[in-house]
Amino acid sequence: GVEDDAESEGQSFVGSGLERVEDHRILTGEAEYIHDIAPEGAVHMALARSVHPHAELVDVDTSAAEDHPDCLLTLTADDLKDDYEPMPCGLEGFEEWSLADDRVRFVGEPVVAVVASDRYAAEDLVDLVEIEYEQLDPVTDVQEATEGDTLVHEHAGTNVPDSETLEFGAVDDAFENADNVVETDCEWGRISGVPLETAGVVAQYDTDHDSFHIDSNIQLHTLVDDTVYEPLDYPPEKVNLEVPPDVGGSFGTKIAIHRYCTLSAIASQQLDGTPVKFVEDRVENLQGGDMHCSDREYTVRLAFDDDGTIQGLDTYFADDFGAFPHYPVNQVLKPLSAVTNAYDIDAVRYGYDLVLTNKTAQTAYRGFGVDPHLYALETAVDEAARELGIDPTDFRRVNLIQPDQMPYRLPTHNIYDSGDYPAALDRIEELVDEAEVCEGGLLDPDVVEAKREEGKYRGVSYSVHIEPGVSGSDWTDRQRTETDALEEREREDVDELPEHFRIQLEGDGTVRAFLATDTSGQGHQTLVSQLLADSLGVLPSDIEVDYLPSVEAPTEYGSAASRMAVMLSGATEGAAEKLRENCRQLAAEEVFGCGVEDVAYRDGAVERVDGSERVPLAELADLDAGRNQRLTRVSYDYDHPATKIDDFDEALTSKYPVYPTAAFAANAPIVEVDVTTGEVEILKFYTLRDCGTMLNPTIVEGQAHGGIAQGVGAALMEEFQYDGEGQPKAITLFDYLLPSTKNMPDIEMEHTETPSPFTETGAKGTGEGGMLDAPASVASAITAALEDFDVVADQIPMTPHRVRRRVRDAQAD
Ligand code: MCN
Repeated sequence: GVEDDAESEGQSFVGSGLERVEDHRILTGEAEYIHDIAPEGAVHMALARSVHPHAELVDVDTSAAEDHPDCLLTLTADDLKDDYEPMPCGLEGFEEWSLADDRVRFVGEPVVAVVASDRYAAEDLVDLVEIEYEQLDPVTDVQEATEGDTLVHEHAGTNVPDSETLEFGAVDDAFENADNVVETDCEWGRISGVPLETAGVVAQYDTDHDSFHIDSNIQLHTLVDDTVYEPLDYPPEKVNLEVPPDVGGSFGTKIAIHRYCTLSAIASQQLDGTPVKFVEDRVENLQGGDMHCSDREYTVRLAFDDDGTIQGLDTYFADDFGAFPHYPVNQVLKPLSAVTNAYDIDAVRYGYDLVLTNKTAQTAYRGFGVDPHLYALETAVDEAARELGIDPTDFRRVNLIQPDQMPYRLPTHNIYDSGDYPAALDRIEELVDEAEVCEGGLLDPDVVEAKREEGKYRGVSYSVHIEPGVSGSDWTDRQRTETDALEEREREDVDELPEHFRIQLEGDGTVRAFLATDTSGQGHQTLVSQLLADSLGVLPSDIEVDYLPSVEAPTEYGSAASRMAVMLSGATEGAAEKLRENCRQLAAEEVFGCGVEDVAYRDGAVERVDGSERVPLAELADLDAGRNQRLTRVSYDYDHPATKIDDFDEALTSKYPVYPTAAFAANAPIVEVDVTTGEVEILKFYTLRDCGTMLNPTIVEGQAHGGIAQGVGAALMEEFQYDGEGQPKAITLFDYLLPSTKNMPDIEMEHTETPSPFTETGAKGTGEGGMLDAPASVASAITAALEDFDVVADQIPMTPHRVRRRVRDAQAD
């Protein structure tokens, strides 16, 4: 319209592959991470951690440490119990103090905190702490937990505090009437995100105001601040959490680092306000950082007809959660949002047992439990195709949801918004056919045959995977309330935490943006800069991005579940529109002395409609500063899109997760398995990805590369193994094998853009992609490669040892 032409003019940054504005400072060492926060006089905390997986604490003697001149403070659970509270827990009744109380339940559990003027001295003091243990039998796996007598938490009376079996549709009928049923067992090894930067905190108690300021790279600081102020036993306004401008990755793992925040804050309070710093070392991060994720044993049954149509899906898994059912535990339910993957299946049974053992507790990790589900489902799909003797790609194709079924409602209520899955599968097959099945290609039949002679078996698997994006806060509520109570809710009661965003115009023309979320490396500064540049008609370099501390921001959901492309863009656009409106009013009233309908916002200025006069933003800001400040603190709260979609009525009032966007990927990894050594090499990873409208194609591609790297790690090498005594075997990066450039396949990526009908920009969330789909795809390609041996990639990571064992067993049969 005449009034508001900002978006029709000038260059468009959204949709362009604008380089990330964050990268210059990261690459030149100017980024500011938690370790760069070093207030004067800061002292350092170190933790004495349990060396046993399960033991009574007979005596904790800190006297030798306290007698040492370097010691400033020691803390034990007894010190906490007088004035503080236990940490919140994902399930009622599993009280956990920040330091172990009476009993230790995993190797690495903090028992004593010591503080000294530097970390070296603090570490030495840890050695002076004497802990007397009476060892108990450890519970080291799901079988022992469910069949043995030892309890991880005696008062609970069980090692399985949460189990459910949910049914959607006529499952029994489907299984009775289908021509065939296959049953597949498979295992997903205990993995997690391993961010380059470990978790850390600098906490300071303010003696004058009886409050705390805590800098930490904690993820979702405005949402999970309760996990810090509750154990401190202070109200939210007294505990300010702030995240440094740069975080070296989180992938969900830094959501549950409240133990460190709480302990550092308590130490600072005990030391009359001296700032206390703690940053995990790598061993602490890997064994005791409360950051492991899914560790599952699956049984999947598929009912299908002779023509390949799947009639029913029945899945069960046991998830080894470690010592505490930590916040957040809902990863056992998230797979319901993509329970049938890209297949049209009406009848689903979904059962799980959440099992406690003496291992490090789980937290969230990219994919949040959907990744193992897709792997288990696709493994069963391969088995079913094999049972029928048909090509697995044809079997998959028969069952794909068709484009005319969009938006598609799953039996579990979640909705897939848009997409043409059969076209994606066709295209990825075409790409491989053209490039690789020809002469000289990786799948040239002559080459494949020659390689076989050398014991190297090549295989490829074509499949489509869904990535549910943008969860709502009802999902979060569920973590804190009785699940069943949610069934009673009406739509109006659903409190979808909006995304909050604030901007202000400064006198020099700078646009300052304040995000209420934190960021861990996804490029949100770039996203906001692109959006504001377009909608305000300025340059990305005119925009500064800051993050609001928890006491200034409303309770927010923040960056998780691939929300930001949708939520942050909605909030940014809303605030920009308000700012433009305010600019027009100001210019009309104070500069031109005309009606607001006679001015237009255009290209970073307000002008008279006839173009005769214009006033640029900087001048308006200057003018405004001395008056009523209409251009500062312009804020906007963007509602979750699900609240606007009628189709979601049922979904929103159901007790299962709602994700209004469904990005998807069609993958075709080509693998080569050396049956002599068991080594798997991914020769090439073809992938076609669709996350709706791409706001920044460069970032989208980077997200996919990172996700695929993590997926390759999960499929082939990463695992937190424990020995039979409950001792962790992967406590350094020599033992926990992250993929390096050597292990990364050559990735051939293509994009399509099917806009989401439910979001403002058409964008869908995509930050978990790759990790969600690569493990299943790679495993399926291994199964394809080993077809002659009848070997199935039924356990991941598919390490050389595991491949070798399966091939040898097959050869022996
Ligand atoms: N994007 C885009 N167009 C789209 C979708 C996304 O340009 N259609 C861009 C966004 O602008 C944003 C990035 O891609 O810069 C990711 O957006 P989105 O998919 O909305 O995900 P979030 O920003 O909410 O980030 C969370 C997501 C999750 S759930 C995990 S886990 C994860 C991930 O992001 N953790 C990460 N990627 C990560 N990347 C880094 N470097 N570090 C992490 O900890």
